[in-house]
Amino acid sequence: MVKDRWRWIAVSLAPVLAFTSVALAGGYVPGVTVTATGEYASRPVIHIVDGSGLTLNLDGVDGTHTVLEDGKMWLGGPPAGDDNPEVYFDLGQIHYIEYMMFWNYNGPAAAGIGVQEADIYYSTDSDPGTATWTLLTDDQVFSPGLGDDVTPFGQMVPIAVSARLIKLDIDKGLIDQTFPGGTGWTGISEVRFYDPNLCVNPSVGDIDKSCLVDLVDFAEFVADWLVCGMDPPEACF
Ligand SMILES: [Ca+2]
Ligand SMILES: [Ca+2]
Ligand SMILES: [Ca+2]
Repeated sequence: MVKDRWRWIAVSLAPVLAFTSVALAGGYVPGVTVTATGEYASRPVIHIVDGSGLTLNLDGVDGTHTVLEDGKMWLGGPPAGDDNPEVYFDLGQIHYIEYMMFWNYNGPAAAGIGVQEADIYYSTDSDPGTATWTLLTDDQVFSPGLGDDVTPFGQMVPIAVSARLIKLDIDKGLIDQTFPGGTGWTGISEVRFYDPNLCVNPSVGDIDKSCLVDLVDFAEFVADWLVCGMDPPEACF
């Protein structure tokens, strides 16, 4: 009630307070979670969304990735290798994704183990197990990793849809490896999803983190004016 009254006052003051400031918008979606149909014990799929081994350029877009595999990359399988696994990304909420930045497998055998081709699906549902999927791109081709840790090699893959879930249905790895355990293998170093509307740097006054300091924030601020939680209450004033 009190907040509603302050919001009304704030809106009434709009002509006086009609100035705003905009913080930087656009960036990679944080907190993405991921699952896959299989993973090699020391190279679980979490390592393609946790920033492991990735060093972004100063512009925060492309970057390098280590050539270390254990604890830094995902390898499909096991026990036998798998060169057509599925990978499910959950963005936590619906985002408009302009593109996916993709760093292919980058170990010493990068040119053989990486993803060669995958179908990309998306969904606005929240559970990969029951989601209704829409095919976005059939047979997306991926560039091999470089097998070095000094050259940025992110591949910008167009997405341009609003989605919560993204699925990579990998058709095949770059080459069928004769790795211990048998058949083909494939893997990925890192993946990021770019939302051009994401508020990555809200300013201190942007209470609702909308990337815009406006009357909504002002109303929240004044509604808490002189609210004090100290104990004893007399210590407040
Ligand atoms: Ca990684
Ligand atoms: Ca296909
Ligand atoms: Ca705001």
